[in-house]
Amino acid sequence: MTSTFYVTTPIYYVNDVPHIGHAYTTVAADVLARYRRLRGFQVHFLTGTDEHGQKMQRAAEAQGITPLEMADRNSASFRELWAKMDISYDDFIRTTEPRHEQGVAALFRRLAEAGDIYLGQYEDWYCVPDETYYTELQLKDGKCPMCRRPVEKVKEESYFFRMSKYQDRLLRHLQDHPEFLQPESRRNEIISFVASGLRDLSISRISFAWGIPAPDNPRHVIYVWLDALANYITALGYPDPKAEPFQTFWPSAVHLIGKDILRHHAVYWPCFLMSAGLPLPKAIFAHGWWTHEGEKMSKSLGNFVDPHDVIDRYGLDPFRYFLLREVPFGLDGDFSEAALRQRINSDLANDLGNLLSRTAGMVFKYRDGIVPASGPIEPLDRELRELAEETLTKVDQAFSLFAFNRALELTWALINKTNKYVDSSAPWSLAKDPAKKERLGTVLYSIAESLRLTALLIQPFMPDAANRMWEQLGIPEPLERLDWKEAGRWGALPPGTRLRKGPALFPRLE
Ligand code: ME8
Repeated sequence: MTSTFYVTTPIYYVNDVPHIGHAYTTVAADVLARYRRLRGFQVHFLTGTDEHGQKMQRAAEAQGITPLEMADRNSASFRELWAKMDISYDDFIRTTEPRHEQGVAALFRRLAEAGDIYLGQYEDWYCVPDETYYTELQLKDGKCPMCRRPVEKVKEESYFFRMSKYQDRLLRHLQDHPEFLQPESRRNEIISFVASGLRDLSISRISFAWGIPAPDNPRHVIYVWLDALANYITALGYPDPKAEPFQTFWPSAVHLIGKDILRHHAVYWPCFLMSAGLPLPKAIFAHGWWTHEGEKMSKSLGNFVDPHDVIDRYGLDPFRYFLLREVPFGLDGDFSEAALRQRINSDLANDLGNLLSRTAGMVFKYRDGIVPASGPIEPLDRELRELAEETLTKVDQAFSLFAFNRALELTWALINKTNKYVDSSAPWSLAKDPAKKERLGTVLYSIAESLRLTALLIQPFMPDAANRMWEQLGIPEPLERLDWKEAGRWGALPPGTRLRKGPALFPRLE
């Protein structure tokens, strides 16, 4: 039976165009999706846009257009960026689509049938930029504790969701399933939040109209976070109980999010699901935040990193690589051009690019471009092979821990070992001695084989570079369609493979 894997990104607000933060979560999800596909999983990768709510209504008013016009425009700009970034999503959901609106209304009904919705009066604070309710006590210096922007007093009739009812069940789930919420620090944060007591949650508003109407009482629009979170199941066909994608994929769901939206995903969402009688996602991973040259990115500073600009100047693969290599997933990090250039020149051009061109150069010079067969193995060769095999195993473990930077560190340890192997085995001296012909064959084969496995390992991160390596290595079947059981082992490169000359994998920056 094939294992399934369902990975999601947050659905992004359409009041503005995408920036590096959006690109980050989406690339991480893409890397997971690609890795699982490579390993033979049946994968479903969902992203999309979050288009309702007060913030969207106000942003559209400020731009003098309708919320839907704004959503159409900016949802398209997300899609354009994902195309440019080679994001391999299987589905893109917009919360203004009928399939979603119907699903949300059905979910709302389901919560009501469970006896978990009642009508009341909300009187407290609201942060419009975060679309989040806060109590007086939660505010910091009278401002939003999350984004530090001004909050507004809201006093209006509202439907409430009995979140308090699920407090104990949620706490138990968090305690019993360490993988449910990662990293550990975030899990602890949410455990203490839940343990301190959950209040019922306002789940509708009446003071604006841009949202999904509450069933049976269209004066109310459904709270935008209930609307948005539901995308993860409406996209799979909820509420149709027989929807095939829902049955197949929901049990394996992994939500990647930024730490800013932890509470919504780790508290509200599981409570809604429990009320609806649905299983909880398998894992939620909250990553850290990027700053730019040491500063928080904000509209007022106008210092958002524009992914288009970085890609146009440095290329897509280096950008994808940098995002996941520079900072451990889960921690905050800083984007700086100097750091990006450094990674390009040292890791990509020097370590990896040079290894490929050196190898190809030697195979052409000594064997007319044809990968020789390996002869008897010496300790030096065995060491390289063992490291390669160990790397495949350890990278797999790193992936199951969302440790992207670790997966890349391990891969680079193999690249560096291969570079050292070239130096120690000195093919150029072997080539001078006709008696060492077989030995030279073993060495060249080992280097080429190590590079082939390296191409597999980098494929999820840098699909284009991996394909170019693959082509230069002369392997006919496309990398994306290989069978891991066959290809993911040392020795799968057939001797006699004819390398192809190609341009430098990563040219050095001056
Ligand atoms: O919150 N560094 O949408 P959003 C890293 N619509 N990641 C960042 C970042 C930064 N500086 N800034 C943003 C929403 N992100 C809701 C989500 S989901 C049901 C609804 C990333 O457009 C990060 O993943 O504000 C964060 O969670 C997401 O963008 C927020 O995107």
